[in-house]
Amino acid sequence: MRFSSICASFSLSILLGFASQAQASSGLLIDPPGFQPLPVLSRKKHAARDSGPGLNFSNIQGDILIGMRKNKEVFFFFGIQSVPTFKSKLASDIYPLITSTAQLLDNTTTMPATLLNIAFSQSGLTTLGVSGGLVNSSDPFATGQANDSVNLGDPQPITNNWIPGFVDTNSLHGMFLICSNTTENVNAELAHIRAILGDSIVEIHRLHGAARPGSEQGHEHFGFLDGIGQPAVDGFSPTVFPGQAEVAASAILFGQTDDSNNVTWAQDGSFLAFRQLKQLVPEFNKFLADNAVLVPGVNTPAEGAALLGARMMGRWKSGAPIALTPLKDIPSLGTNPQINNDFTFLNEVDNFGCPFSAHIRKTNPRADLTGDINGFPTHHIIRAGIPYGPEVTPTEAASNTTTIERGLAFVSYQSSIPNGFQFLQQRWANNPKFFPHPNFPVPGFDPVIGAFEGKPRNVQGLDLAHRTRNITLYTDFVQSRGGEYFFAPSLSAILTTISA
Ligand code: HEM
Ligand SMILES: *[C@@H]1O[C@H](CO)[C@@H](O)[C@H](O)[C@H]1NC(C)=O
Ligand SMILES: *[C@@H]1O[C@H](CO)[C@@H](O)[C@H](O)[C@H]1NC(C)=O
Ligand SMILES: *[C@@H]1O[C@H](CO)[C@@H](O)[C@H](O)[C@H]1NC(C)=O
Ligand SMILES: *[C@@H]1O[C@H](CO)[C@@H](O)[C@H](O)[C@H]1NC(C)=O
Ligand SMILES: *[C@@H]1O[C@H](CO)[C@@H](O)[C@H](O)[C@H]1NC(C)=O
Ligand SMILES: *[C@@H]1O[C@H](CO)[C@@H](O)[C@H](O)[C@H]1NC(C)=O
Ligand SMILES: *[C@@H]1O[C@H](CO)[C@@H](O)[C@H](O)[C@H]1NC(C)=O
Ligand SMILES: CC(=O)N[C@H]1CO[C@H](CO)[C@@H](O)[C@@H]1O
Repeated sequence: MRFSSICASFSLSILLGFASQAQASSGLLIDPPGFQPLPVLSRKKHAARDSGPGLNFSNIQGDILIGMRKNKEVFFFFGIQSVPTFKSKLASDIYPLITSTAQLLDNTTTMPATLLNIAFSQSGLTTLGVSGGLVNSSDPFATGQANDSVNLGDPQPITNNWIPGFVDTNSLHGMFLICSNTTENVNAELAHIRAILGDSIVEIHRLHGAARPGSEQGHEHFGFLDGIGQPAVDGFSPTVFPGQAEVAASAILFGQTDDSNNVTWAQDGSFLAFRQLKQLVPEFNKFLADNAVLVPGVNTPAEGAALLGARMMGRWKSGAPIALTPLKDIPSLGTNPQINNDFTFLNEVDNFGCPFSAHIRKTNPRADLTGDINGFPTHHIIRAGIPYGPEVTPTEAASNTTTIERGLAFVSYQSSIPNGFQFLQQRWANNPKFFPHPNFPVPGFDPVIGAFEGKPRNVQGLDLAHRTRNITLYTDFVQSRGGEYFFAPSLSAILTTISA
């Protein structure tokens, strides 16, 4: 009797748990705990914005502002073979399929089952005869990511590690981003688009991404919750959470009113930096185990390994910031958006809590720079990537060796590549002298993404007992397989300037 009633309430809670989880994940977007909520752009609201000042959400492609919330996504990279056919099919048949921000977040209609977005490289715009204006000829968008690979710290020559399609920057013209809740939907949409465009495009590379399964949803392959340190965008984000950076829309979108450029066709578009970043997960885990940060009386060897990982990242796997909980993970601090960005590093000058070298401190130094967290608003990006590749197999885990490629399909949106992605990678993550606090003038590389052309990297501050000691990383746990810089134009630009 007693047993069966426990059983009944147990299975009821399983049912309820399952129901609420299925609701969150059955749509196009996932909503892991800890992410800032997206706005509701009801029809009334965005209609008003369409005609007045403010952001035109019907014009802005849907992927740009929503962050790392995709369930399944395919990135399809193409070259254009026939310009006239491509332009005419783009205007007639592809344009109506492209998802705007308003369509995605309008609660008066059903969320579309599939999101389709498109972006073009400089060589794509040139091929299409869209000339001039966007950036000057020395901007990395104009020269292409292959030409920027030395600045990014990628091992040379890039032909050793890069996907061949990314090496030839002159042949890669564009990319489709297709997201849905199932791989079947994503593949069906891709087949549909390829049927429309036929021989006017040729496939150059394809990468399938997927949110990780079960409770790892929202976590990247090393195991850390990813996508919670995002800026609030003025005119879009409903709330600025404590400690969250607040940026003008012009930090992300091109050609807003506070920009000084005059390229009106490009207004409401955004530069997209794509990187296929391979992650060596078993090797990373072995490094953590071998160099566990042991605190006598406080942690076990396994917890010491987790502590080293947290010090490299600046957050525990749960998302909890080590600035708030330096020695023990407190998962509730990771999953609560009121708390998980509520820190500045203002008094963190001793490498005790968060080391200066930690990934989140390198890529968003908060109060380190000026004492003002909005001091460098243009160096903020919106990250919109997704993990790719399968889970680590038991054989890989047992042998401490990656045999199947997995990693992060990194996507960031910003109004300028040199102020956004390139700045973070080159000037901060790859720069051992950043951030130069008097007590720690050379904090070393970002241990997660810092790159030194494949050479060993020194990182300071990981060893809690000896906080000026350099630890040398002989393996890059994140390895570049290349990428490209793109521009994701507005809906109206796709229909007019690009298709004309
Ligand atoms: C495989 C490669 C990468 C991994 C595993 C990774 C992982 C993470 C994780 C776990 C976080 C903390 C969670 C969060 O704040 O959302 C984070 C934050 C962040 N990452 Fe990465 N990341 C990678 C590549 C990059 C790259 C290439 C950049 C830019 C150059 C970048 C920029 C950032 C930024 C700006 C933040 C937010 C920092 C903050 O606002 O506190 N990440 N990353
Ligand atoms: C995918 O989403 C659609 C709604 O767009 C829903 O009908 C379907 O059940 C979902 N499929 C899965 C496997 O979650
Ligand atoms: C907003 O964008 C839509 C879609 O491109 C366009 O039809 C409309 O004219 C735009 N509104 C304004 C005020 O620019
Ligand atoms: C849409 O969202 C708004 C604002 O949250 C809310 O007031 C409205 O009731 C919602 N409408 C529907 C149909 O869910
Ligand atoms: C071109 O753009 C880059 C990056 O935005 C900038 O640093 C540089 O000063 C510009 N060069 C010229 C000649 O305007
Ligand atoms: C943009 O146009 C205005 C008005 O024609 C002009 O004063 C300004 O110099 C232009 N800015 C640029 C960057 O070309
Ligand atoms: C994998 O690494 C762990 C931690 O260093 C070690 O204990 C184990 O023996 C390694 N396994 C193999 C097969 O090398
Ligand atoms: C630590 O590494 C940095 C960067 O490689 C180097 O400049 C510095 O001299 C090293 N510090 C020590 C104490 O070895
Ligand atoms: C704009 C530019 O500099 N493009 C060059 C990038 O690198 C390729 C290959 O080395 C050259 O062919 C391009 O001219």
